[in-house]
Amino acid sequence: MAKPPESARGAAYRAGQESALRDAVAQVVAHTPVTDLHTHLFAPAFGELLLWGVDELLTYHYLTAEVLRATSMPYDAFWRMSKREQADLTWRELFIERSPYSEACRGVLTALHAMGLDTATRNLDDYRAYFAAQKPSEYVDKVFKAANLECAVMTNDPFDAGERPVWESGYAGDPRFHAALRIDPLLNDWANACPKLKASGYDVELGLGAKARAEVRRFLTDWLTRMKALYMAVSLPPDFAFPEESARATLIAECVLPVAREHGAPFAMMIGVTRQINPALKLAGDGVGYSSVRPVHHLCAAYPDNKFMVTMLSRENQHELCVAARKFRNLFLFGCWWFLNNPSLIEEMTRMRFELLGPSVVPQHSDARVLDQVLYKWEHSRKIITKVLAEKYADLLAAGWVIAESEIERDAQKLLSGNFWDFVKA
Ligand code: HDL
Ligand code: ZN
Repeated sequence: MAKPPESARGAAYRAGQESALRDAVAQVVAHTPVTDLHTHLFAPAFGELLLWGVDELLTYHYLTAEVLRATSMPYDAFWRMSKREQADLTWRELFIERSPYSEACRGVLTALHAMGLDTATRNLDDYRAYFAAQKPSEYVDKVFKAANLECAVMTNDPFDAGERPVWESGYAGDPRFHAALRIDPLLNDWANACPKLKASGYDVELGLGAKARAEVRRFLTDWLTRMKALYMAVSLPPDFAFPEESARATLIAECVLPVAREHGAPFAMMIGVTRQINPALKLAGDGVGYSSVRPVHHLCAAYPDNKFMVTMLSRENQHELCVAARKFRNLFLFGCWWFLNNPSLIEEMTRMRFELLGPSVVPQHSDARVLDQVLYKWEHSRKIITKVLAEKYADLLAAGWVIAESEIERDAQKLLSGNFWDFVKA
C-alpha cells in the first residue's frame, strides 16, 4: 500500500485542512516564477519599442477604446493629441469622472500600487515623476522581480521596420526576453509580403511554385535562427479554414509546418480576431468572432509530428477547444487572450480547463504591451488560478486524498512555466 505523500518534503494537507491548503496554494502560486509565453514587450536593446510608465499605461489601446466610448471626443481630435494629453484625458474621464473598475482601468491602479505609488492621491504628476526617474534596464529587473516573472516571450515581426534593424545589427539577446517569430503579414497578406520578401533577396513569386515555397522556407529558417525564436505565431480571423485553396493554406502546409518540424518549434495559432471592425480606433479597433475549431482538428490529426499552440478569442469557442485538446497530445492550450483576460472569464476558462485537461495547460499569458502591465495582469491572474486550483485540491481532500506541499509546488511550476518549456523542448 503506497504511503500518503506526507512522507514527502514539507507539509501535507488532508480533509479538514482546506483553509491551510488555500493559504499554502496562495503562497506557492505567488512565489512560483512565471514564464510569460506571449507578450508585446521588448528587451531594452530595442529602445523606444519597449513601452513603460504611466502615460503608456493610460494610452494602452484597451483604455483608448474605453475613453472614446465614454466621451463624444471626435476620434481625429484624440489622435491629434500628444500621448501626455491623451493620458490626461483618459485619467480625467475614466478615473476621476467615472470609477475605474473596468479590468483595464483597474489594472493601471494595481500596477501603480505594486510599485509603491499611492493611488489615493490620484496625483498623476507624482506618478509621472516616479517613472521619469527610472532607467529602462534596471526598471525591467524591478518590474520582473515585483511580478515574479522569470522571463517574457516577445512578439517579433521581421516585416516590422522598427524592429528588423535591431535584429540585423546583431542584437545579442537578453536572458529576460525570448523571441517568437510572428508571421501575420506572410500568412494573412501574401500579396504584400511577397514583394517584400523578393526585395529582401528571396526568390519568391505570388503563385507559390516549388521554388517560391523553398524560398519562404529559407526565410522562416533564417529568422527562426537569427531570433532563436521559441515558436512561430500567427493571429487568424474567425473564418480561418484549413485545408483550403489559398495562399495561407499553402504557406502553412508547405512552408511553416515543415520548418517547424525541422526545428522542433511549435506553431502558435491565435484564432478569432476580426481586424479593424472600427478602423478609426486604430490599434483599439479590432473585434472578435466565433470560429470553427475544425481546422485545429485537421491540422493536429494530419500533422502529428508538428506541435500546435492554440488560443481562441471567442468565449464561445473555449469548450470545443478544450475537448479538442483532450484528443490531440500535440495541441497545447494557452492563455485567456485579449477580450477574455477579465476575472470572470479567466475563472470560467481556468475551471473548465482544469476539469477537462487537468494540469496539462498554461492557464495564462499577459499579452502585455507596456512593461508595467505584467504587474497587474499576473497579480490578477495568480489570484484566480490560486482560487480554482485550491478548490480542485479541496475536491480531492473530500475523497480522502492527501496533497503534499511539494506536489502543490510541482503543479504550480508546471502551470506557470514548466508545461510551456516541456512543450517547446519536446
Ligand atoms: O494579435 C495579438 O497578438 C493580439 O494580442 C493583439 O496584439 C492585441 O492588440 C492585443 O494586444 N491584445 O491583448
Ligand atoms: Zn498579443
